[in-house]
Amino acid sequence: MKTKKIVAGSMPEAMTKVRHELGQNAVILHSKKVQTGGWLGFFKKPQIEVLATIDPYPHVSEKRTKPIKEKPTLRPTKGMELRPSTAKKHATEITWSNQARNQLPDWLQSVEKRLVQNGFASDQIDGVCQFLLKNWYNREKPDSSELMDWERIYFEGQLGKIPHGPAKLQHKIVVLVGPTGVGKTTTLAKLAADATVNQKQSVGFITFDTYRIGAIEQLKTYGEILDAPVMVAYSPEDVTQALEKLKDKDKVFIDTAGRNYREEGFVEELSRMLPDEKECVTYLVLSLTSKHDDMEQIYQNFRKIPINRFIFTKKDETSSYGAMFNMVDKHQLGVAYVTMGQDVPEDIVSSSTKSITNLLAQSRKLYG
Ligand SMILES: Nc1nc2c(ncn2[C@@H]2O[C@H](COP(=O)(O)OP(=O)(O)OP(=O)(O)O)[C@@H](O)[C@H]2O)c(=O)[nH]1
Ligand SMILES: [Mg+2]
Repeated sequence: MKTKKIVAGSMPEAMTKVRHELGQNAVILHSKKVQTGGWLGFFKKPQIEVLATIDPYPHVSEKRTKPIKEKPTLRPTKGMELRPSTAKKHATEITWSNQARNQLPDWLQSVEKRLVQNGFASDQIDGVCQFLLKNWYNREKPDSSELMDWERIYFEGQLGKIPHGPAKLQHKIVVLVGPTGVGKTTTLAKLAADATVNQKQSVGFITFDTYRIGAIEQLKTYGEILDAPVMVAYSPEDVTQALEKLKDKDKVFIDTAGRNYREEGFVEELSRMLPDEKECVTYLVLSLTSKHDDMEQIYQNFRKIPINRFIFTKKDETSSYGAMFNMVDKHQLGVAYVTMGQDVPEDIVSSSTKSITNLLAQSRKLYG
């Protein structure tokens, strides 16, 4: 990309110089006030410094009658919500309007490509790229370790506003909901094992999973290992009775059935079974191997149930974590835990801004 840095006494003067150097199709990428000249720090002159490039897709004259197909821009795509917390506010000074993607510097194009491959949403990709471009402009040294640091800063800025890790620890009842086969029961066993072994708590299980053959046995096996009672609930009344029986336990873990939650009736049935939201903490379990659109669909289908945090499973089966980031940022819902294998209890870690940022930085290893 042909870029030019120009310093002038005023913006009109800078624009004249830019047009003279780069022609009529020049666009300003960035501008800032600078102090130049002077002696021993005195008598410095305030000036305008602009970074400009040539617009490869200049505005078409109004005389043209045929509709012009819009060239790719770094704007968010339709359907993607752009909240004030997201990228845009980081780079308000940069004008992207006619800045086609393929005219970005090579290093930025490869960052963008990698983010696309890792499943990041387009508004987030815009945010990262604008943030990097702005840093690059200010520092002018985009080596790979610096780029990685800048990306970390960006992700930390986005994720740091959302609480992560186990939610409301004072809650006695922990409920896991989610689609079929994401690892709800295995994760529940990991959490119960941690409570028993590391926190020396007494635990009990309730399962609503009366649909899948072997589901109750699966939980009973964990119950036996942990010396914890397992209650089976077929109705909301059963849940009340089971909770009464387990009232002396420090923690009660509720396992729910993996069913096709695209069918609204299943979610309604499930929400009728759950204890009052004030009494429990509910995690929506999603597999990191799912695509963003699928995760979003699942999230929307579970909206009837108040969700406190996400749990992301199967980190060991993928290296793309963009979809996780999209979900967390879009819904401003934190990550309680990430699981990374089938072994109970060890393959689980509680999350923090730092651990998730590190995970996102790891995405680059696959494509970087
Ligand atoms: N690789 C990997 N496998 C996992 C992880 N967590 C669970 N699994 C495996 O995923 C499979 C399904 O796990 P379950 O715990 O039965 O999943 P579920 O969500 O309870 O399934 P349903 O009750 O049928 O909806 C099992 O083979 C688990 O061992 C993980 O973090 N990584
Ligand atoms: Mg299960």
